[in-house]
Amino acid sequence: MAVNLKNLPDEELLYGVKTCQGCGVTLAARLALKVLGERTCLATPACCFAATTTVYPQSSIFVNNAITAFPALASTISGMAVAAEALGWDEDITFLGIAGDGGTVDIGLQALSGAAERNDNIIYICVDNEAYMNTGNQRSGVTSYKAWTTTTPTGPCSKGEKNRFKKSLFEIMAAHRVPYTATASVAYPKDFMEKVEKAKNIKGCKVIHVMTPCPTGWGYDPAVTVRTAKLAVECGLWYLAEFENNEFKFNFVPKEFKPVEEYLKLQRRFRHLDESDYREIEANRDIEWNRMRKRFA
Ligand SMILES: Cc1ncc(C[n+]2csc(CCOP(=O)(O)OP(=O)(O)O)c2C)c(N)n1
Ligand code: SF4
Repeated sequence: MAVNLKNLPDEELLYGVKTCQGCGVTLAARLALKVLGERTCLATPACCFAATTTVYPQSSIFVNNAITAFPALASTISGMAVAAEALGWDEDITFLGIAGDGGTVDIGLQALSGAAERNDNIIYICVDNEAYMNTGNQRSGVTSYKAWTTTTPTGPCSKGEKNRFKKSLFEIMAAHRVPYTATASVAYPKDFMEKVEKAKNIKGCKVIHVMTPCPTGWGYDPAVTVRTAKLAVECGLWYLAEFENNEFKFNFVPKEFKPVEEYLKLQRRFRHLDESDYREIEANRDIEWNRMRKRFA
């Protein structure tokens, strides 16, 4: 499924946003809407994306868009898709949900599990900035180990955070036997857009978990969002993979991982870490990759 980047429409379906400069979430949403086009019905729960694009009476989104209660995104788009089918609407309409990581892996997981189990015909994109950013950076189930957040301040609390691994939305969705789920990154736009296009052409519940760095919450120069996202993959702290036809596959595996401090030192949320923290994070990374290699290869 190749996306021809030269053939993407010039027209933007997302512009005039009020996000911070360099926001990875907006970049992911913009790329997804470019691929899906105007025959898309979008819904968004409370999150940075909703707050910065859709505050009545203004909207930066040029497709239909509904704002939902925080835990209710998946059930809302499921309802839209089922209603459209009952009304006999054209089959080429895509029912798309875009939500933050807090709204997906924590508070919205129950509704998403239901949609996945029913295999409703939706695309759900989780834009992962590794915290509840819209309310000022609280830890979520996918916040990186040892990252500073307002609920895991620096010192023993942040360093002592018990769960060392990001909750794997990808594998949770695969366990539901959805027809398609993937991880992605805004640093690999072609890979991400191909995954969105693939999801568009598959019937059933499709879930994409995309890493979307946040300069404000992570504390780095907004000019280096893409570089930051790329370093996460190159250091082995994020990965690109797909689950399709009941099979896992990696889309990209670095020949050798870069030292994690190349990624961590760019960001203020990790500035309390020292050499021993870097080595511990690397050891956790290796445990996780060994586990995934056995499962995905
Ligand atoms: C039931 C409920 N609890 C809390 C809130 C307040 N709230 C609004 S947005 C938000 C954070 C959203 O975080 P996330 O889903 O990670 O998206 P992000 O803002 O990081 O993009 C919270 C806690 C709410 N709107 N509804
Ligand atoms: S706080 Fe982060 S995720 Fe929210 S709009 Fe700003 S850059 Fe984007």
